[in-house]
Amino acid sequence: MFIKRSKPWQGREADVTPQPLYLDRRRIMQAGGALAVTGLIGCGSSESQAENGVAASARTASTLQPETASSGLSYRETAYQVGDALTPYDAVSGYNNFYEFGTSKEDPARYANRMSVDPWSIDVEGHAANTGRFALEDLVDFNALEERIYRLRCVEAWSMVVPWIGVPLADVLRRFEPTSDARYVAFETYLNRSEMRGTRFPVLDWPYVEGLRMDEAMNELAFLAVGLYGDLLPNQNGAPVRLVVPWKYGYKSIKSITKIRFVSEEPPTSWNIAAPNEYGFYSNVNPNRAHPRWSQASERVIGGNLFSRRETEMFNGYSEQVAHLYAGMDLIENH
Ligand SMILES: Nc1nc2c(c(=O)[nH]1)N[C@H]1C(S)=C(S)[C@@H](COP(=O)(O)O)O[C@H]1N2
Ligand SMILES: [Mo]
Repeated sequence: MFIKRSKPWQGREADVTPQPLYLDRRRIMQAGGALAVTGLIGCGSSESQAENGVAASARTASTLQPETASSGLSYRETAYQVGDALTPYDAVSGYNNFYEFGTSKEDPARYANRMSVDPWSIDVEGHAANTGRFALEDLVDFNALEERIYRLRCVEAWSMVVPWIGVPLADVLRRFEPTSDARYVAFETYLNRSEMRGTRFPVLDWPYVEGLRMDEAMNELAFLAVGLYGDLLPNQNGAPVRLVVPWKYGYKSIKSITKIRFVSEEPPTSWNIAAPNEYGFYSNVNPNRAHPRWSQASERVIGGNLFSRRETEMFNGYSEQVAHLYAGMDLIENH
C-alpha cells in the first residue's frame, strides 16, 4: 500500500530559512556594490584570491537559481567555506558526470529527470545492530540540515565549488550501530534500466558501487547531501541523497544511494573495477601522482573563463582534517 506522507522538507512557516552567504552576496551585487563583495569572500583570501572572487561572484550573481530565495530547505550555515567563489548554479546542475544517464556532461541534465526519486528508501545491511529498509526521511533529519561549501575535484582535472545541504555521514552511520567487524562501508546507486538510458551500455559494471574505510566515513568532512544551493538536489546531481567526500576525486561521491553495507573487507568500487591501474580504492586528491594519461598538478575551474585554472592541492586542500587518516601509508602505491 502506498501511504502518502508530507515531506519534512516542505517545512512550516515557523522554519525560517537562514540567509545564506551567497544570497547576501547576490543582494550586494544587485545593489551594484562589487567592492563590498571582497569582504565576503571568506577565509584568508590573498590579494589574487580576492580579485578572483570578485570577478567570479559578479558572474555567479546573474546565474543563481531564481527560486533559491523563496522555496527551498531549512538549514544552518557552517564554517565549512572555501576561499574561491561558488561555481554558478547553471554549471553545477548542467555539467555533470552521472554515467547511468550517458557519458557526455550534458546527458544527466537532459535525462536524469526520468529517475523516480520519491518515495525513496535505503537498504542497510551487514555488520551493524540496526539493519533493514529505511525511508529517506527516517535516515536524514531534515530539521538538522546544514550547508557546507566544499571543493569538488574530478579526476578529469576540473573542479567546482558547491554549496551542499545535508548532514554529516557519521551522524547517519552511527545510528545503525556498526559492530567492530565493520571496517569498511560500501554504497550502491539505484539501478533502473528503463529510467537510466546510459545503463544500456557496459561503460561501467552497473549498479555503480563505492566504498570508504570506516574511519574515512566517520571523518567530520564526509557528508550526505540532499540539496545544493538551498534546494533539493537536482536529479542529475544525485537526488535524493548522495555522498560528498571532498578530499577524494569526485567519483567517490556516489549519487542516488539505495544501499549501505557494513563490511569487513575492502569493497569493490566501480572505477577500480573498470581500470585498476588508473583508479585505486583510496582516490585521494593528490597533485603528486599523475593519472597514467594526464597530470593532476592543476585543474580547470568550471564556470570561470575558458582558461581559468588553479593548482591542485593535496587532499584537495583538506589536509588538516584528513591527513592523519593516512599516516604511514604510501599514497602513490595506495592511490
Ligand atoms: N552513481 C554515480 N555516481 C557518481 C558518478 C556516476 O557516474 N554515477 N560520477 C561521479 C563523478 S566522476 C563525479 S566528478 C561526481 C560529479 O558530481 P556532480 O555531477 O554533482 O558535480 O559524481 C560522482 N558520482
Ligand atoms: Mo569525476
